[in-house]
Amino acid sequence: MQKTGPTLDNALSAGDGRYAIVAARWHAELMDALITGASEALSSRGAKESQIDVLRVPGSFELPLACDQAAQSGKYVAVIALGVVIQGETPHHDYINMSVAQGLMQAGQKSGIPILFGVLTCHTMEQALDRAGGKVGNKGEEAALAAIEMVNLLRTITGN
Ligand code: DLZ
Repeated sequence: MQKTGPTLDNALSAGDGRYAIVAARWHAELMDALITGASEALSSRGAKESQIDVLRVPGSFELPLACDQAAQSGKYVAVIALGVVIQGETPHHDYINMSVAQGLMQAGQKSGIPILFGVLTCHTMEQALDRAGGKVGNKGEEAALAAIEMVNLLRTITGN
């Protein structure tokens, strides 16, 4: 399958604001790849190490609360939520995925700070590997690039 993802305007920079990467602990190796992808994307667009905070939560279900608090803290220009949810034998993953997607969207709307959805919702481990630096790209990197685009867009809209 061909790699897909956003093509960001090369002129866009991370600016001088701080970014929070909020990352779940489940599926540790995949998570490491997503965090690295996101951090490198921010660095490649000019963010210094001091502008990137990596905050860990136990599992993806805990992402919305942590992202909500990070967004409301006033410290960050964007919050990047990263997680990996892989389908199990029960519908557990469906409840996690729906809660996380809705919770992140609501937190973003409430705070006015971009909260990016970098959560893999996969049927198989193979699908997850493909999206964590494999043949379909790195969704952590994509979420970080989307964060930069949103930060620049909000600056344009608000004039700040
Ligand atoms: C319980 C659980 C399961 C079964 N699977 C995953 C998963 O694939 N990915 C993930 O990030 N978290 C998983 N969790 C943990 C939940 O997200 C949550 O941390 C616990 O239910 C405690 O609230």
